[in-house]
Amino acid sequence: MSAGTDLCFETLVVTVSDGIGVITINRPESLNALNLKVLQELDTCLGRLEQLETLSALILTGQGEKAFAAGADISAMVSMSPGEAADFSGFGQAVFQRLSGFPVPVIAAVNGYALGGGNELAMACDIRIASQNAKFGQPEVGLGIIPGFGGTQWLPAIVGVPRALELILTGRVIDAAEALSIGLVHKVVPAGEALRSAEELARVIASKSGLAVRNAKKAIKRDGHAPLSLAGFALERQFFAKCFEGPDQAEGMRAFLQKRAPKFQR
Ligand code: CO8
Repeated sequence: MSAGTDLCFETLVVTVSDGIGVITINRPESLNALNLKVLQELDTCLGRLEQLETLSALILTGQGEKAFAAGADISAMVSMSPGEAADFSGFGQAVFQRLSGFPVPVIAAVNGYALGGGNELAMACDIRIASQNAKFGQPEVGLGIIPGFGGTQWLPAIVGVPRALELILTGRVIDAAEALSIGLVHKVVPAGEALRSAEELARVIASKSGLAVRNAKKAIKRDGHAPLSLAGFALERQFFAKCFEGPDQAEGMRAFLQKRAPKFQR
């Protein structure tokens, strides 16, 4: 299959060549922020690629040199009710779990900012390759919310509870070298080289037995999001929605959109 009409999307560019799929999030004007349309299209796209028996590996990246994805779309979240926030969070979690359980290895080529939902998206992939200019973080507490696409579950599983706590509770953004040192990414490559390096790795995987690779991933992920539990995701969703009950979420997100510092309640 090549990138035919069934792989045409508004917010994604999708190619499949020699058994390697590449999904590029294509909203560079908002640093590839994840709105509902992106998540819906990603879900549909994964559903179609799952059917492709000749697929050996999948790569996920962002359009442009600046961002992989700078998070969930803040302008789409600013006026959400707690119920809408819970639904959006639940849908994002489900799409990222689908990615985690995708039948072939998924490599994130992190070419710039991977913040909030962008970092969660990268963490749902199996392997992360970062360009030197990439930046990682869960800055949600500065917006009056908590991570809502699984970050409270993925991050401790990948870097350990103490480091995850420090990063999530401060919202600190780290560079690629630090991300490598704490095991958040597998490899750092020169700026502009993340996709090429991911393709090289995908070709190594594609040269192995496809059946063996698929079965190895199934054994590790148990067809899903192991070792994470669905109860943890549900808890995150619940606390994420709670943040939309108080004034800090609206203030934090308005402040970002108005390019000023937030004034949170004390
Ligand atoms: N959402 C919407 N728009 C965004 C986002 C975003 N996350 N990030 C950047 N943009 C837009 C900016 O508003 C700006 O638009 P405009 O040109 O119209 O003003 C454009 O992209 C370029 O951004 P900047 O001018 O800010 O570029 P800078 O180089 O000055 O800064 C940063 C780059 C540091 C990446 C900065 O844009 C930034 O801090 N972005 C927000 C990062 C962030 O806080 N991400 C977390 C979002 S919350 C989240 O992801 C929660 C996940 C769970 C959600 C659950 C759903 C309910």
